[in-house]
Amino acid sequence: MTSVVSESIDGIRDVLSRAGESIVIGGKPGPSASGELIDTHDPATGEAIASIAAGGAADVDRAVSAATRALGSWQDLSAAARARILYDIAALIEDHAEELATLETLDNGKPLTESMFLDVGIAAEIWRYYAGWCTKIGGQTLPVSPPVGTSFAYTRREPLGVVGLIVPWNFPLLIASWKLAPALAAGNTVVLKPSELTSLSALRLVELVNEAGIPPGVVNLVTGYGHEAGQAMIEHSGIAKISFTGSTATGQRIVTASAASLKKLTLELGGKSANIVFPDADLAGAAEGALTGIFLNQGQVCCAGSRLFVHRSVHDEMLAVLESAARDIQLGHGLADGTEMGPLISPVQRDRVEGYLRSGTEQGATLVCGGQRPHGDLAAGNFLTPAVFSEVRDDMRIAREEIFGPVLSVFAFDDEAEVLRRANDSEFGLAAGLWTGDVKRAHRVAHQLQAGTVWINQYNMLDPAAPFGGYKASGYGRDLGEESLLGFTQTKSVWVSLD
Ligand code: TXE
Repeated sequence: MTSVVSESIDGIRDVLSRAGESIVIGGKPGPSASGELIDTHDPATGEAIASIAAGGAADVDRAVSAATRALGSWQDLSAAARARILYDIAALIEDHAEELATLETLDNGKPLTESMFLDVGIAAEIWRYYAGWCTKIGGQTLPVSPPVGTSFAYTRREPLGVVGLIVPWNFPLLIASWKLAPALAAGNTVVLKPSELTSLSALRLVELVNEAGIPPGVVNLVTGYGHEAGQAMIEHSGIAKISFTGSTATGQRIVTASAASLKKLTLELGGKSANIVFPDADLAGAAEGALTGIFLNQGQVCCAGSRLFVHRSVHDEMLAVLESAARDIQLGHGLADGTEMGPLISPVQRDRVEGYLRSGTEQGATLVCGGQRPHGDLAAGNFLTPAVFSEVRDDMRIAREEIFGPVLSVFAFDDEAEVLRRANDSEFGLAAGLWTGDVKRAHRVAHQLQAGTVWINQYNMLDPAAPFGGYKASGYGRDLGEESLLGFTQTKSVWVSLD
């Protein structure tokens, strides 16, 4: 291991040593009821870096009880007092940015600069954005129609109660923040379950949330496996809503399991996003956007632009640029200087991606570059070199299924109507991108793409104010923006007699 990596680990050794007590209930950390642990690994080396508590049904039950008891202490605070705590959490995240980013990179593998500026940087802004909302959640006065002067009605936006937040491993701190902050701003209390693969930044975040002075029990953390801790949450009758980000298969399981207690759900699931380059686009900008669109976070991004449609007149030129840029991407440990792309999250995920690489070639696509396990220093990690396929048909598995890895499929198209039809021919509808110099075409196409987010002449832009979520099998409900906040409330109509 390089010295930069071991020095960084020294800086966070304390957090790693507390990982076995990662069940935080009523403000107090502790082990799981079963005493079982889960090893968490550095995906760049395969080494175990810490062991987290493997929570189960008993821990979830205790967490829900603590969250239920804490409802009063949170909702009795004035909106301004709640806002101040959320602002303080944002400031604490920034004060601990380096520590949080190092934890994230070590646990997830992504390059440190990405962890710093994207994960930690945007997470702090999200807390600040929702802190501002605490004092702005209002209702409406309603134009009801009984005889004038006899009745008056208005609405109140009230919290749901205890909400369960289930978070994946690709942006652990960021997604935990974008679910926690609006849930808390709306007055709910929370049970948070991070992925069993990446729980360390959530543990540190919950410590900082408690340090900011949130009443004990408002935010509870249960680490553990999905089929144990996660399943216990979706079956628990004391949880009013589940907000989930993860695979479509687990999302479907959540819909079924939560039916008995009629939980409200927000589901942000998989994607197979189309990114379209028209011939009048700034091709250099489009190529750069296509590369970050697919290779950011090793391609483990739900809105990754994994299907790149390029107009036939510029297809070969674009493919050559993409191939050369992909070959130049520097793989390495996320903590090492110069690393542009890290490893995949786990050996299982790498196997899954390699399965897609094989299927692409077997079904007749051309692997232009990448898709190899590197040798030497990186051989022990879950690395794969960035891959580009051409000659891909729309009916191939690599064109239809979410790969969730650094694999780009490039398609040629001839006209706008054709590319719109092909872009929309997907069970998913999370995001899409388009590149053109024609403003009319830009909006015309954006309006017809079946996706929850469309980027014009950019890709992967994210902001606390912009709702994020999917059409079709990419889920329902929205994270971020006012819409996420409202999703953590329920509306009450209040009627008043004036007679
Ligand atoms: O996801 P899971 P996995 C996609 C991506 C990836 C595939 C599998 O295609 O290759 O999913 O990844 C918790 N009840 N995405 O297996 O299982 C689990 O512990 C309750 C896209 O890791 O969906 C974790 O906290 N919870 C995605 C979370 O669900 C359960 C991001 C996500 O894990 C559970 C991640 C259960 N029965 C993967 N089973 C995106 N939309 O960004 C698991 N979990």
